[in-house]
This record gives sequence, C-alpha cells and structure tokens, in this order.
Amino acid sequence: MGKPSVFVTRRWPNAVESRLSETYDTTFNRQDRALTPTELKEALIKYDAILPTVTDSLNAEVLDVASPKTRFLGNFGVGYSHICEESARALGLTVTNTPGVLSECTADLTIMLMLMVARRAGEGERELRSGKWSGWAPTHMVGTKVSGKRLGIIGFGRIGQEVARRAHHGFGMNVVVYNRSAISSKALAECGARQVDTLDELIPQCDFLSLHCPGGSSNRHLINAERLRLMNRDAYIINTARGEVIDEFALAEALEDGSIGGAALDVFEGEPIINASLLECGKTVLLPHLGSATLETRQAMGFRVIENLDDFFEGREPRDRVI
Ligand code: 8YV
Repeated sequence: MGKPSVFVTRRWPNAVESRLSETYDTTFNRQDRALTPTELKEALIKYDAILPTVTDSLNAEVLDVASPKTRFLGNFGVGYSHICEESARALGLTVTNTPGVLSECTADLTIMLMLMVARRAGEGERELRSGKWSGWAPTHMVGTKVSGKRLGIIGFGRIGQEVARRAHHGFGMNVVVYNRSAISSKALAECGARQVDTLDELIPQCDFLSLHCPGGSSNRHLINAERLRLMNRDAYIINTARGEVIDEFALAEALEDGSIGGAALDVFEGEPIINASLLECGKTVLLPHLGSATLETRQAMGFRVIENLDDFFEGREPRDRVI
C-alpha cells in the first residue's frame, strides 16, 4: 500500500512540514490564503486526510459530498467549531484537535491583553507614534490597576486554568469561575479560584471578564446585550476564545454608551473582517488572532496533528479524537 495522501490547507512551520512529508504523500496549499468552499470540497474527494485550520469552514454545505475519499480531519488548533460535527459524523470522518500545547501561549496573550486594555497600552503607543505625545503629566493616559482586582473566567478548561494561575500567582487577582460542568476542588484551589453557578451571578462582580469557552452554535452570543448590561461600567472584557461568543454589535453599543470600560479582543465573529465601530473605538485593543502564534507553539501544534495522523493510519485510536 502506498503512503496515505494528506492535504495541508495552510503553510506550516518548516520543521513540521518536513516531518509530515517523511511519512505521507503530502500536498500543501502554497497560496497564503484560505481555501474556498469549492476547493475544500475537491480536497475531500481527492485526499485520504485533510489537515485544516480555523480558516477552513467545513460547514454542512462543504461536507455535503457524496463519496469523499477523506477519512480523517486533523485540525491544527484546539477549537474546532468551524467543522460541522453532525456532517462529519454522517460522513464517518475521524476528527482530532491539538489540546494542551497552546494553553500557555494563549494564556500569556490573555494576560497581555488584560494589561494592555487596562493600562491603555494601545492608545498610548498610537499617540506616541503619531507624534502627539506632549510629555509626562500626572493625569496623562491614566488607566486602571490590574493587580489585586477580580477576574471572572468563563470556561475553566486548560486555557482558562492557565489564565487563572497567572492572574492569581502573578497579579494577586481574586479569581471567580463559571464553567458548565463541575470543576475539581484541586483545580480551583491551585489558582485560589471559586466557582459560581451562573453567568448572571459571575458578571456583575468582575473587574475583568475573560472568555475561555468553546465557540460554535451552543455558545453563540453567550455575551449579548443583556449580559453586557450586567457588567460594571468600568469593567473590561477579554476574548481569546472565539469571536461568535460575543455579540459584537451589542459590544460596540456598550462601549459607545459607556456601559463597560473597554474590550480586548483577539478573535472576531467574521474575521478577518472587523466591525467598523470596534475599529474606531478608543477603548478597544484588537489583535489578529495571535493566541497561539509563537514558533514553539505552532510547531508543537503541528507535531501534535502528526501524532494523531500516525495514530489513525497505524490503526490506533487517535489520542485527541473529538469526533
Ligand atoms: C489557532 C486557536 O491558531 O487553537 C485554536 O483554537 O484559536 C488558535 O490558537 C487556530 O485555531 C488555528 O487553526
């Protein structure tokens, strides 16, 4: 039997591409752009395995293929809400993700965003670069203190826990958590956190609210106009999870009418297209989905995809199977 044919939808770090090519008959998309639905459909007919990323919307329409050759989708990333679970199951596809390896870097970036928005780092840098800074003054660009404040975390999986640990041990923050399922008391104790039962109980008591739950239809607009109204007027929201978790129009309104202090966002509902009000607003810090964007982590993600691919084609249960 020849080598399984594997299609990689985006460019990967060199070391991982080389390792992949040693074992598999690999084809890489070299176009530096996301694939179209038609191209994704073609790939499903042509290759034994596809290794997609968050930019490949493998929705019900794309997965509506009569007899795909593809049996395995190895997602490069932990979030897989861009893959329609029902359709993938109907086609008998095995789907894996890359948990764990990106938790630290995503948590680091979350803390960075929290500091940036509270300490007005983006605004300050823009002012300085535009030549408008007229010098130090006691009331110039004063922000909000982070140390010792209360951080609310929505979703206490691996990334949420890494954020809680950093916030508690590094900044003496008081961490409160909302998670759909029960959390072990050990995990909570490790970061001095306590759990509350409802979002509506969590939100009003936070100075900072950070999102770490999955995206997809079940969490779409979990943070809507009503929940934004529960936030304190000087509280900040941070999103390194998925764009669709926040209703961006409601968020833009809440920022505009001063019902919240600011927002720091790494993910967007229609990325890479960004809501114009969020772009114009001085109280936002906006990053282009950089959560896992370090060489170390992107390599680790790639190697983790390959481990899952090896498991599958060598007849083992893939270690990170999600579907
Ligand atoms: C990835 C992410 O870079 O892993 C995730 O869920 O959000 C990012 O860190 C992206 O998903 C790549 O597919």
